[in-house]
Amino acid sequence: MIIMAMRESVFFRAALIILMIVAAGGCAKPKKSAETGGIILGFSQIGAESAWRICHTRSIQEAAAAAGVQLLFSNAEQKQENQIKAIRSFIAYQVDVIAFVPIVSSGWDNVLREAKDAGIPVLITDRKIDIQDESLYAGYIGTNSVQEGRDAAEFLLTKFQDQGASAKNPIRIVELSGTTGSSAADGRAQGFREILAEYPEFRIIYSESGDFLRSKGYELMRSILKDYSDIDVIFSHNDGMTLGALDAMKEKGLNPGTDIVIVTVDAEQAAIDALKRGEVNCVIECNPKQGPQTIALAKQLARLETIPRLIHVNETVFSEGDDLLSIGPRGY
Ligand code: GYE
Repeated sequence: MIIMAMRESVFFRAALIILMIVAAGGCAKPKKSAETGGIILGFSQIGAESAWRICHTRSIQEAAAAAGVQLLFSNAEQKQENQIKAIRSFIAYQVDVIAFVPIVSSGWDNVLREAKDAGIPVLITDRKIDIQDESLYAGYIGTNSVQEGRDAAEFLLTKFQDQGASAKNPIRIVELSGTTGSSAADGRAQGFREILAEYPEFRIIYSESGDFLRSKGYELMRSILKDYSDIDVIFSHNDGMTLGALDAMKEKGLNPGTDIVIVTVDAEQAAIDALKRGEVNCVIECNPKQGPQTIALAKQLARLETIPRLIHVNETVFSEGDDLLSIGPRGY
């Protein structure tokens, strides 16, 4: 579903007609934006699965409007095939630049080859891709998921080593992982395991995907609590799943943050609030406010400039030992 995020205008209506002709297989070839002035950016977003994603979308749309970039925005509703269709429609429409969040890391080679053959530069955002020919995209801007996983593990080392001899052994960890095959989930899992590999007392006893969804985090945790009674840590790949898991733990009479150590990723407001209530012990920030940098890179590509191959957005860690009152509003 292509949502035109352009100002109401004659151009908007004309572009809509052209897009419908193109989408219907017509051969309308609109004037390149270079002749009409503004840059046209085709953006394929994966959906609206979390507060983080909604903020990421808002950041892209607001930055495009502020920069005078005309945005063709597509919401793939969590389906890779919808992203591929959207990218193909951007190619047919002859946008100046294509940017997208790859919902999963693989399966992009053919459509990116088509974009390259059409002379349209591609910017990968938020999540990463695995691809044979690295020349098929111009660069990446987004989160460093491997480092987020490392940060989560480092917090646990500090948390449990502070307990000295009284620390349990083994320390039994349950992992709620994100969307299977996504770089966000794979990276967090990789970084987490990389650090803990040196400490055999930390043992991941169960891991399952909750697809970054609050509802699945709740269902997963309810089921896990039926099978496991001695869990020491929950490492959850995003706050949405964590919030669902907290609901399930409380239903069971548990005190999350006390009975079970909770480490979560994103740093949406609800997770920071849970940190302040002592229901979560560590929140790894994953920064969704990538719009201004993304749009600036898209404009450079539209001017046929070279951009950096890899840009990781700035991120931090919030934990129970911090001055929690100093944490400002998160905006998502
Ligand atoms: O952690 C999660 C969203 O791709 C880094 O996707 C993003 C992840 C984020 O659904 O909340």
